[in-house]
Amino acid sequence: MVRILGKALKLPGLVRPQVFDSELRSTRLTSQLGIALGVAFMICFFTGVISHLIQHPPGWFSWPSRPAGLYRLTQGLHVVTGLAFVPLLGAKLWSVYPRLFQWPPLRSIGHAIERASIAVLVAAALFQVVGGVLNISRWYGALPYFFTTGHYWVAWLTVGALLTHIGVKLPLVRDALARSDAIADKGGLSRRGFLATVASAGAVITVATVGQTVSPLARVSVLAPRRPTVGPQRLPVNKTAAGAAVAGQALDPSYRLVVAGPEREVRLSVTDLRALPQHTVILPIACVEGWSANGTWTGVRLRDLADLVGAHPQAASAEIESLEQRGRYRRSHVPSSHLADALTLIALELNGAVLHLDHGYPARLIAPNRPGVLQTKWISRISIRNGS
Ligand SMILES: Nc1nc2c(c(=O)[nH]1)N[C@H]1C(S)=C(S)[C@@H](COP(=O)(O)O)O[C@H]1N2
Ligand SMILES: [Mo]
Repeated sequence: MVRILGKALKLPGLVRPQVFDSELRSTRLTSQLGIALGVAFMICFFTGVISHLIQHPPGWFSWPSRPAGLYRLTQGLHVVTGLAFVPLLGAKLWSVYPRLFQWPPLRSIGHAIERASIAVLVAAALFQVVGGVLNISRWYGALPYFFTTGHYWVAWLTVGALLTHIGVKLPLVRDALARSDAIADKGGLSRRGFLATVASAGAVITVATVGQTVSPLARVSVLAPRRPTVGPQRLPVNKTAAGAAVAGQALDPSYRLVVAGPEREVRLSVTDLRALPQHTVILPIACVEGWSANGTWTGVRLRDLADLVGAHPQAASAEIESLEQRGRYRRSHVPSSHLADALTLIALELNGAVLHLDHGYPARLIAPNRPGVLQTKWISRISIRNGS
């Protein structure tokens, strides 16, 4: 039966397992790839959870405003380790796939559970990698689910299946790594050569994409979806004013920024904002999609506005609302740690000129150590209250 099926499907492995004759496949190789994958996964998982917590902070969580570039680093690592999965996962699946054809497929209940956990792990890991790559390529339409929600929950599924898998395989891995390199050199690619090839593939993918956040590498990063210096005022744009349908209101001379606080509410025109003390800071936009770029921003300190409306500049928080009517990123919360920071500005200028309409004219938030999604553009209202 198996043989007939094997022949019909042209899967020689079902008929003669020995056709998988690569000398390279060994428990040792699989273990080493597994360790590399495990390390990459853990970095990717923790940086991803951090990004999620910053965007949806539960009561117990607080994220500092310094170091100013920390989020840029954690999110850069998230995308770099996620992309490193592509060659690592490919190599690991290659190193074990003949076992898919082992017969009988299920030997015992324990074996069935182990197989099921591997099936979940492989499916979840592929789901994460494919979804992540589509997201950073800005091909949102290809994803049938809202990316961050799906990516977050499947990450927990992946970690669960991974821990089960590690638990089951640990003795095997220990054994394989303790034994000395037994495979004799029979010419062809050695195990070390294979690992070096996989590592080079990872390095090529990294170099080809990391330029979206490490600007000196932008020119060689041919696969990077963004170049950090390309865009109006030499900075990429995430959503344009046209896309957010705000151009009319943003350019209207009757525009007023409403700042509401515990003691009073003020309505500031662009001229009023410019008359307040101006400060200049260098801060990055660090998009969750992995690109990031520094800008030189000039504007009013948020904590000065808190002072203006009678809130405590060192112990107040703010709700920022955009002129944008729809869209997930039309509002954001600024916790007290960030509001008190002198680097947090309501920016009016970028790189030496009035803020471009697509960068949030007339006024946008720029704060240290914060994901791009929280750097609200085209601000219409700021509500400040004492407390966090
Ligand atoms: N109102 C509003 N603000 C927004 C967004 C948005 O869609 N609407 N996108 C955010 C995202 S995801 C990023 S990465 C930054 C990008 O800022 P930039 O376009 O000036 O580079 O703006 C943020 N501010
Ligand atoms: Mo973003």
